[in-house]
Amino acid sequence: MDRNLALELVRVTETAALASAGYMGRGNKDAADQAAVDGMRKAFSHVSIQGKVVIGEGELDEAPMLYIGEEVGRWGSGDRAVDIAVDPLEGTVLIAKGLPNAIAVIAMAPQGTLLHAPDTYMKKIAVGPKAKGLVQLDAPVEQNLKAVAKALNKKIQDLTVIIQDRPRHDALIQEVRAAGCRIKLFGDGDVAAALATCFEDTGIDVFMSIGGAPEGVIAAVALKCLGGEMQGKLNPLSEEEIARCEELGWHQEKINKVLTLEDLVASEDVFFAATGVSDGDLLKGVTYLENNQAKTHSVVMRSKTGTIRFVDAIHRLDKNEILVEMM
Ligand code: VTB
Ligand code: MG
Ligand code: MG
Repeated sequence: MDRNLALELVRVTETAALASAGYMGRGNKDAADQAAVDGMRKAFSHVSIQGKVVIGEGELDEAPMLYIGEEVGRWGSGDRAVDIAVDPLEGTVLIAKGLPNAIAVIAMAPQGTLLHAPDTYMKKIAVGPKAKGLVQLDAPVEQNLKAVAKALNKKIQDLTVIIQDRPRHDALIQEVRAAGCRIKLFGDGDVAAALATCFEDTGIDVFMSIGGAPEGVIAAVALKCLGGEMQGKLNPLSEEEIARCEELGWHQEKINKVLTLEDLVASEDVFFAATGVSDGDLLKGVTYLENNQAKTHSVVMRSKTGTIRFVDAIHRLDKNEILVEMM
C-alpha cells in the first residue's frame, strides 16, 4: 500500500477530533459522536482508496453514516481496495464529561484482512513487544502477569495492569491484586488503554479487559504496527448478543476460540491513525489557540516499515472547509 496513505489517514482523524472536541464537557455524548462521524466521513472523501467499512458505527439500519458496508474514500480507478475500521469518537462519555483519553481512530488493511467482529463484548489481553508471545488469554491471570514481569525485568509488584472499571471485572481485579500487581482502572476507551502497553513512558504494562469487539479489532491493528501482542475472544454477555453472533455465523465453537493477532488482522501491511480529543496517556487532546486556531496531536503507524510518527498540527478553523461547512 502507498505509504503516503498514513498521512492521509491522519487528516481524517484530525478532522473527527476537531469536529467533536468542542463538545467537551457539554454532557451530550450523542452530539459529540455525531460531529465526529460527520467530520470523519467528509474527510474520507479526499483519501485515495476504495475503502469499505468493516468495523463502523453499526449496521445500516442503526447508523446512517460510516455503517458497516459503506464505501469510503475517493474510489479513483487506481485506488487500492481496503478494509476500514473506524471509531470516530472512541470514548463518547469521556468527551461528554471532559474526562481524559478520548480519541478519534482509524485502522486500515488490505481488503478482506480485518476480522468482521460482531458488535458484542470481547475478552482481551494486550502487552508490548517485550512480552510478545508470552501471554495466553485463557491462562491463569497470575501466570500471565509473572511472564510479563519476567520479560520486562520488573518485580511483579511494579507491574501496572490497566482494566476497565466495570463490575464485570470484579473477579479479574481480585486476581490481579492477589498476584500483587498495581492496577490502573479506566472509565472508557479501551483502544487507548491497549495502545498504552506499547509505550514505556505511559507506565502501563498489561491491558486486560472485556470491552467491545469492534474496539478489539481496531486496537489489534495498532498492536500489530507496534510489534506488541493482543489476543481476544468473543464474550457475548446477553441472549441478544448471542443471537447477534449467530446471525453473523458465529456459532458457539467459533465464539469459544481464542483469536490471535493474526486472526484479528490477517495482514502485515496495515495502517493505524489516532488523534487525541481529550488529553490522554499517549496523546494530548485538542487545544484551542488564539485567532481561531486549534492544535491536534496524533500518532500514525504502518506495520510494513514499523514507523511510528507523532504528528502535531495547528489548524486554522476558519479555513478548514469541512469544519466551516459543519458549523
Ligand atoms: C467498551 C470499550 C470501549 O465502551 O465497548 C465500552 O471497548 C462499553 O462498555 O472502549 P460498557 O458497555 O460496560 O459501558 C468503550 O469504553 C468506549 O466506546
Ligand atoms: Mg463510536
Ligand atoms: Mg468506542
